[in-house]
Amino acid sequence: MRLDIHLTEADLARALRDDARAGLTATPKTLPPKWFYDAYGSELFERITELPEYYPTRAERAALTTHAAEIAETTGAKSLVELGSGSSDKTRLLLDALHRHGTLARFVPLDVSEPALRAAATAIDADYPDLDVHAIAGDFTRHLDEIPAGDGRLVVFLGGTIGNFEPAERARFLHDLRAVLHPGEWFLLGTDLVKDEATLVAAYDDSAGVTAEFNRNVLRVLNRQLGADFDPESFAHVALWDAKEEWIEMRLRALRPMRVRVTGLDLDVSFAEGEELYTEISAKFRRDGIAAELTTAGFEPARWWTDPAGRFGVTLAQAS
Ligand code: AVJ
Repeated sequence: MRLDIHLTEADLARALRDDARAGLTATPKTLPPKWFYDAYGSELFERITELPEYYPTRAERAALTTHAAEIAETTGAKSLVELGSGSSDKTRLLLDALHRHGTLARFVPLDVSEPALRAAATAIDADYPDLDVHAIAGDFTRHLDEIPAGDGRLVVFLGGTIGNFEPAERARFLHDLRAVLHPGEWFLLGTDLVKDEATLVAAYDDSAGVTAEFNRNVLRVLNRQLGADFDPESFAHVALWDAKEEWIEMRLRALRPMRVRVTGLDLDVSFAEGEELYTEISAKFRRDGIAAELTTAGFEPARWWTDPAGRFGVTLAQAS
């Protein structure tokens, strides 16, 4: 197994500082969702995926379980590249299918979290002895160039993570990904789909409060990493559906006026009572919109699947 590190602790620390300074001095205040995922945040996200209200993970797994063999046959991929691989849990469905198909030689997981990446890559390396595992600690908005060269690559971006981008960032990401692929190579994209508001809001505001804890965790990350003194319990979890943008928004609402010291940035931040800090968007998609965005970026959508209930979509596209 090989592990290339393109993001060191120092790079991550600098990026967090830059994001926190920019976001906490903006109006409205914002923090990017990638800072949820320290060890505790990653564990909370794994718990979210098991909540009764959080259907996307189960729905995507259902679609992949049913169609993995067809994905293997259609692509005949030699390399499987996974962006934002996390635990690489659902990826095993694809690894198994491609392995059975007989074409797969290499697995390339790419993730910002080096501990999660190391754990997932080590486990897969042990479970698939004849697979060449080449892990990349990197950011999929900056390090697509580091994907090993070759042909017969299938890049997968699962879980609906593409929904964390705003539309302009999404277009840039798809364009950048297309630029590193050769014509004929493949892209498998998982997207959560637009559905009734009650189902969507419940998925981001569960009754056990795990998502609220996940949302407040970004404040704990700032407390630890930047010496801030946020009181996470003084912020309420907010999840709302923006019907015009067709995305879920998560925010943290200050329950009282607060002044927060961020020692590591030499910054004082004031919150008015009721002021909201924007922490995540999770865009929901429609089949036609996904196909149009992929086409604009230089991909040809080839296949489309959903889970039986039609809650989550998986698109297989080919670089044209
Ligand atoms: C990991 C980005 C796909 O947007 O549904 C889950 C993150 N946020 N609950 C999502 C998340 C709140 C998740 N993604």
